[in-house]
Amino acid sequence: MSTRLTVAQALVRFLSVQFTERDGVRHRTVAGTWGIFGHGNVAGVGQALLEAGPGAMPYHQGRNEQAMVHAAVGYARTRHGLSTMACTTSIGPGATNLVTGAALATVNRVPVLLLPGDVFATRPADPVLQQLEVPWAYDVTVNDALRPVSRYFDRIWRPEMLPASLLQAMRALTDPVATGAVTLALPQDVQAEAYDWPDELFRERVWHVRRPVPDAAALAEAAALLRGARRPLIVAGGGVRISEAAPALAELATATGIPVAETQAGKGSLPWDHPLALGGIGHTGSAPADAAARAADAVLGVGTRWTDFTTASGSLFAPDARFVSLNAASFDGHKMAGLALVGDARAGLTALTTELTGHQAPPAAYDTAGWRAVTEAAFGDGSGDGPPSQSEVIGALDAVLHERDVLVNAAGSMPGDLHKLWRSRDVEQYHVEYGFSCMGYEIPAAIGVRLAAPDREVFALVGDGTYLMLPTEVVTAVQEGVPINVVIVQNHGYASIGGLSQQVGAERFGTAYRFRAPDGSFTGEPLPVDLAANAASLGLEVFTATTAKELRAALTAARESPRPTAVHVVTDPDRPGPPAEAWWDVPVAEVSTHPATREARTAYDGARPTPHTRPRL
Ligand SMILES: Cc1ncc(C[n+]2csc(CCOP(=O)(O)OP(=O)(O)O)c2C)c(N)n1
Ligand SMILES: [Mg+2]
Repeated sequence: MSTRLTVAQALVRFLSVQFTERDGVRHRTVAGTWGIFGHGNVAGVGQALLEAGPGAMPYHQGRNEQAMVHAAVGYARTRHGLSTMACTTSIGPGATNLVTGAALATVNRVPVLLLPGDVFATRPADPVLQQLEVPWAYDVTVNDALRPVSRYFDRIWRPEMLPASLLQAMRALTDPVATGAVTLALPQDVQAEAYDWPDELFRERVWHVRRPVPDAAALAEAAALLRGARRPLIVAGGGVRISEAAPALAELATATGIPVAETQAGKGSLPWDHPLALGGIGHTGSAPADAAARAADAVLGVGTRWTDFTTASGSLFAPDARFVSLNAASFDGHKMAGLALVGDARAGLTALTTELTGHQAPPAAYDTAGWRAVTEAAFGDGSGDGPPSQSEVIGALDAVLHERDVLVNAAGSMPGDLHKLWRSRDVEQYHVEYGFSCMGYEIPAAIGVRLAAPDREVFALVGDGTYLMLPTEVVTAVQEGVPINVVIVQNHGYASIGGLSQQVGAERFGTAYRFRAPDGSFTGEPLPVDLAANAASLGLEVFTATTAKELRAALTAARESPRPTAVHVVTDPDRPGPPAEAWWDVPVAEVSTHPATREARTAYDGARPTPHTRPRL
């Protein structure tokens, strides 16, 4: 038996009956489709979505294709990668706008399905509007730019190609190791072409997500290493959340007394006040976590990619510290010249807890009380009557947010301050995207989080630079009545990069939002942009705060409002958060005519830790 449908209709019908299952719970693999239409998809996927109806495939209108991918990532991360969304675009610019979102998804190993339109397969009249022409390779289109940032890519030149490619796309979407952006480029004419599809294509499929247990010999070796350690440390990464392994992590830590430090993606794996929680690790880490890292002789990483922020650019851990990496991806498991435990985080942690039965790590005291005092001082008591510092903004959020509320952030100076200071109470609360640290992720991702978890209040924390880069999905939140709260932190420019610029002797060049001064530099008065008015003009209910006290009231009002809101606050740039506890390598110009650069280079040469190689296990 067969059914005659267009390629786009067959695609949508197929997607509407795909399910992911883990631990016996089923999820719609692709729960909805974001889309912006143009000639490259309006008659194909657009018509197919109309034909399918919202019951089979819910549709969400985007404003910017990059933001649609961020929304899908926010959704998928909240659903632990077990359910995601698709994004349909036209050809040309609509398709290339996907590239940044695709890279973000792939870097963070979060599944998203991208369906860019593509040039005519039948070539009745090249070039079609918006077609790139490459004289030396006639089959290259702009969608080839998506290849390096996709974990699976195919172009469906003929209807017959679709079924096998769909199965591969589902494989990539539902495999925690292989996942990321999954791209099916769909030539415009092929989308609308009819074909007789075998009914088998449209039967319900369930994609089982396995929990592979690491190899027994490797587990025994890891347990022996941890048993022999004087100062063991666990580093929890994003894999803990994806695998829903937080309870298993708490069990291992509690059973053995091994303390836990957290990467950006892993923050919140333990509640902040758990007796063994040391907080964030690395360049933006807490003092106790970084002290534990420096002292550690054996480190168990769980679901971490060991990025430069985590390792303080390779300088944090002792040269002879030995590493075990429990990771679903063998690639990450084999980093740090360590022992790889390749497998699911939850299964691996549970197996390690069994292997380590009866073992107690030697007691070690790290100054978590001291760090609590640092945090409380930075948070302030909310009584200040001047502009709050950024730490006080975080303190106000700490005071106002409820346990299950979610904080979304990605770039600027806030991820660092949050990693240091935020007190995560629920494992989903800290939603900071720092794999790609992409300005503009916050607002659309907050919509995705809220769609995935309608019972949670969501706060997107954005700097003024970030807001100006991608505020567009605010309109989507208003249109669909998704009551996210956007907290706009105004400091008149790229404060984070301004600080870094000063540190590397680049004199804050090009980092402030100010008028040009007579000497041509941007050091004049701050620009008179009114982001609160801008947010109101897009349809948000806006609360403004000029003091720490007003900020708490504004955040509370925003939280209670049933509408999407913005809270606008201007911060005091002269009271930065606690300084970095560890190094981050940003090389300074080796030669310069500028005295500031030369001084910065001397400081850099003096401070740069000696690189070391790690011993192999
Ligand atoms: C898309 C993108 N472009 C550039 C950067 C580099 N970058 C990191 S932080 C930052 C400035 C962010 O400004 P703002 O949102 O105002 O936050 P602030 O630094 O003031 O806290 C820039 C340009 C980035 N992370 N993402
Ligand atoms: Mg700013």
